[in-house]
Amino acid sequence: MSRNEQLFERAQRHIPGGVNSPVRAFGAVGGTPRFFTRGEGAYVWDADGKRYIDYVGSWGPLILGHAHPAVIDAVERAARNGLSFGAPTEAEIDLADLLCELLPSMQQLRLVSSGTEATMSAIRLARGFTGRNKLIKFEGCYHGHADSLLVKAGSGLLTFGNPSSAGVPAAVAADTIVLSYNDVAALEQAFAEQGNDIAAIIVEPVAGNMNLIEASPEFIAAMRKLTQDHGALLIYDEVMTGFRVGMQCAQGLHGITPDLTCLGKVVGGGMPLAAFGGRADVMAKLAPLGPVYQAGTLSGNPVAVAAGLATLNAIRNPGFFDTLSTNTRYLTDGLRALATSSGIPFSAQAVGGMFGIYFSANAPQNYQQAMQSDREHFNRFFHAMLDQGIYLAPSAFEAGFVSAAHTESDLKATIAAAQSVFSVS
Ligand code: KE4
Repeated sequence: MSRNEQLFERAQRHIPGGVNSPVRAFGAVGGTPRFFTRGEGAYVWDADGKRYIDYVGSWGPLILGHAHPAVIDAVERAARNGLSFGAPTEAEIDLADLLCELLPSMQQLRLVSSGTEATMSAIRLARGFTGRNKLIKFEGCYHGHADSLLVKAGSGLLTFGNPSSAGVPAAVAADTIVLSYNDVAALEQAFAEQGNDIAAIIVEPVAGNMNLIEASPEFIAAMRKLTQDHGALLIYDEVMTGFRVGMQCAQGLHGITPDLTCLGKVVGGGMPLAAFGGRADVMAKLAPLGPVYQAGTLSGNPVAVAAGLATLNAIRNPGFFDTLSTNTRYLTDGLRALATSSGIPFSAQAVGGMFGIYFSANAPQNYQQAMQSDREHFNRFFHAMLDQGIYLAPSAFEAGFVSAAHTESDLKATIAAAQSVFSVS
């Protein structure tokens, strides 16, 4: 029995499924999850000492790669001054000022400890600000595990084929309107029928939880116009896309000013930190100023803030995203060319430092199309690449991530590994 297998067996005694987050369990791809002992740059090592080129990067946060010296130094320095105070610190102001400088749509923000907290709080705030209850989300999009969002969601729910979670009261789910991503007509109809009751749309501006699907320009424009016309708020869930697809995030790529934005992952640099923010008049509804309550013991934690500040200051360097985008596209172009020459139905897309690969001839535009991709082929590909030391997301419905630490030789090694896999597929 390998060390990974021993650890997985032991983990299952006291942790449901042996993992603290379902998508880590290899449930859809099968086999034994790898227990990592160390990460450095683009690499991680598992409990059996095997090294992998890592394209998960803790599901997006590690845009600089593992254990980046500037981030580790910042964390060490902060930690030596104490781990948490439950009181305001100057560093939180520095991070808030920086995020509001980087994202013009953010006039004010609150720091929280997870993407789920950010989206859950943004939705409550939208409901408190508008006095309305209905929420529009899109099938296959995942916004964390708050009750009203676990309706036809993506990520681990999609991975395990239970898009709507048990335990969510029907009354809560009833206020969530689920539409098809990129479906402008359905959006127009929903607002025509229920526009006065809709508090907000929450959307992944680049969907990364049913693998990678880009929003069409028409869909983006319709979301902004319909919310404006009907007095609803547009919430851009940029937990994954924030400072991953570019320095101005997806809203910068789209030229859209959302009313609220949720951030996570990269902004915490691998530590538990997320944020939500936007229009000052909306944020003014939050306690202690207004009637919408939101709180957190470790919100704005100084050690997590230090990791976030170090990460954001590192990615601000001119050319950072040009290089990252070029490298990510190099990977997807290489994989696509190999699959095509092997006659394998395959599509691959890259947006900034995130990418999606599908075993289907055409890039899907929505959940239904994503579900038609060949999951079994993906699972075989996943394990064949894992055997060759390439760690992809253990699900056909998750995006992948390239970091600044991935070198050209890492990318070439990944493509070479895929060549040997495709040639026998
Ligand atoms: P967290 O609560 O996991 O920090 O963030 C929730 C969330 C919100 N919005 C988007 C767009 C997200 O992608 C996520 C979390 N993403 C998943 C992976 N696709 C996290 C991995 C996991 O669940 O273990």
